[in-house]
Amino acid sequence: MFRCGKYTFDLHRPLIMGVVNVTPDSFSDGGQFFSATAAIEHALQLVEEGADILDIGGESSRPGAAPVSLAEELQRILPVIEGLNQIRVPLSIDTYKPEVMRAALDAGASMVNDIWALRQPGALEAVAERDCGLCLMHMQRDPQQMQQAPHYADVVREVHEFLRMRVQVLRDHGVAAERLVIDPGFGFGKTLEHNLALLRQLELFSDLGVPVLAGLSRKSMIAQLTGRERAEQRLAGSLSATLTAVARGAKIVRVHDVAATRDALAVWQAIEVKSER
Ligand code: YH5
Repeated sequence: MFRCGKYTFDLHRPLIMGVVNVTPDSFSDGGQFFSATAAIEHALQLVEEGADILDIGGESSRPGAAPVSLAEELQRILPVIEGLNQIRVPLSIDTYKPEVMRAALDAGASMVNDIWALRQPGALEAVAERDCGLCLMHMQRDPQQMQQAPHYADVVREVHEFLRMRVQVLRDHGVAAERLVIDPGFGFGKTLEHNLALLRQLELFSDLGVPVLAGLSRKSMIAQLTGRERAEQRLAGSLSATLTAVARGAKIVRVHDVAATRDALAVWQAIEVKSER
């Protein structure tokens, strides 16, 4: 069971979280207005394609990406959340800033997806007494430095232990297990070998008693394995990785290509029976 805000999912089939990036429109002077409009259009498209959750991000979490100011992040995401107030799926906000969490939840978001797993000062307090869903992700170091020689003695054990401790901290703050999701954080302070080890042994993470989310879509590990330079050429590789994650217990997949993922999961689900239809 996964609860976020007014939504409840029984997880009898894997859920698709569609990625909505709110990035400034460099082509026009319309600025905030046009980037919000484009993001809202994109979000509606993803719901039409079958997204179960939308993940809205105003700051790029890609390796080495420049941080965005609090004011800028709020200006990017709030018009998008407000513009989507009639949508029939939960909105997740991809942020690590407590002020953004509060403002997004007040504006109608139902979930917080935090690459820092609520380790930034004030983040736990911003969400503990709300009813939002929470995604706790593992990351080694920070987005600026994480891909500079990532190192682990035992990546699967260390990521598992980190997520176990974060779930415990949230439970100690009074957060119901039904609100939590864990994520090994593919590509966040990990080499290709680390990512492959985590995916290979993803099943081990299900013992923490909360759903596992996997974000593999278009990531550089897909590029490394296929030689596909451009992100839009990574669909087949992404589907393969995403389906593998689901076969190894992932209950939520974070993807850019919702329609294709929906089809791949429909075929997988039919083979697995699990009596849908
Ligand atoms: C995730 O895994 N990822 S943002 C680099 C790419 C392509 C895509 C080099 N937020 C996750 O999607 N939140 C991001 O090509 C996330 N889990 C959760 N929970 C990075 C991203 C990407 C990076």
